[in-house]
Amino acid sequence: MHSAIPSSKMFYILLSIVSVSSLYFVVPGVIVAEETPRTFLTHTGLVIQTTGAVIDPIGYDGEALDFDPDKFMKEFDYGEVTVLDDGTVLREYYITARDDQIMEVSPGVFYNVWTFNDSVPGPTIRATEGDLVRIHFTNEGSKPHSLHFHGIHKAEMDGVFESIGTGGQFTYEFYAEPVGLHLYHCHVHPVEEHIAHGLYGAYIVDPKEPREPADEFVFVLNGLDTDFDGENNFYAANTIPFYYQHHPIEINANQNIRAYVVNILEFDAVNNFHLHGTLFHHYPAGTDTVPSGYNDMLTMSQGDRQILEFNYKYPGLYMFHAHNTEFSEKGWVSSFLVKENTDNFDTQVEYDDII
Ligand SMILES: [Cu+2]
Repeated sequence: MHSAIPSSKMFYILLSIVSVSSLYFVVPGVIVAEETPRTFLTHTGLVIQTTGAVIDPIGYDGEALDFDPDKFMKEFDYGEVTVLDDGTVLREYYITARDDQIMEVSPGVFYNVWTFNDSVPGPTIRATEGDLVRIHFTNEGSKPHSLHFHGIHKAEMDGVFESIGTGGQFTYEFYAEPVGLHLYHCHVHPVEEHIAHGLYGAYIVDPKEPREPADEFVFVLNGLDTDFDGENNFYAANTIPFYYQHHPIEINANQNIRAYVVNILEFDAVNNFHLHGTLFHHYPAGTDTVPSGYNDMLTMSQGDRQILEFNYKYPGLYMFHAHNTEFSEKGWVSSFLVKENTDNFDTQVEYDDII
């Protein structure tokens, strides 16, 4: 049945629509849900204002950091090398802690990051088994911090009971052992807060006889509690949510890939890693030469790390991500773009040949 609207009634309907719509331009407050800045006192004591759902740096004049996940994942700090009289290789590193910077971790979302060398994660420290590692640590932050390295070392080099105050310095020294993938982080209480804000990094000890050639990457699995409620709002591999989904990592088919994966996620008991399109051999903490399994899934608690070795048989775009759906949908989702292997044939390795 046809129901015609009288033209006079239609006129009033249109007039109403135009009138209400114009309110958006005349009185935008009618439409915008919230525009009044509100003040938050974070659990670190930092005063931050917000106009709505995201924390933004209104009135905050700290330094804004840029972070490049593409650069980070392939950047290793081998230190300054000196060979001592007894033949020992001394590697000296310089790490400075700060806690006053901000980073735009997602479009429009700014977060007060605490940094080692202006980066979250901090630099990936790399040495060879038996090297003497000397780390010159400086705290330029407003709070006490420290460096706690995983691995074998003396108690006084553990970085737990001795906090380094503002402006303080400390030199950590130990031999690089054992072979493997380890980590370091600030160990000042509340440790949860110091880790959640970004004071951590990966630490690789290479065997004296190098591992097989491979295209290598570092993935530090972390999260961001941007509203300070003790739960993560974002998850990521290397800090920036969704980064490697929007910037797929290019690798070659039939080439050995080695991923150093460290889980430092705060607030959630476990994290995981799922690889599409192929399976990996994995080495817990990288301390053994024999892989513990051949899988496409790993579950890791905080502080766990794994070295993964894999290759792709077929070119194409493949995801890797947390199989925990909440984590992947909040940013911990990445991808490899596998290309036909037209070069690098010298580094082609079949797994049966290397294990
Ligand atoms: Cu700290």
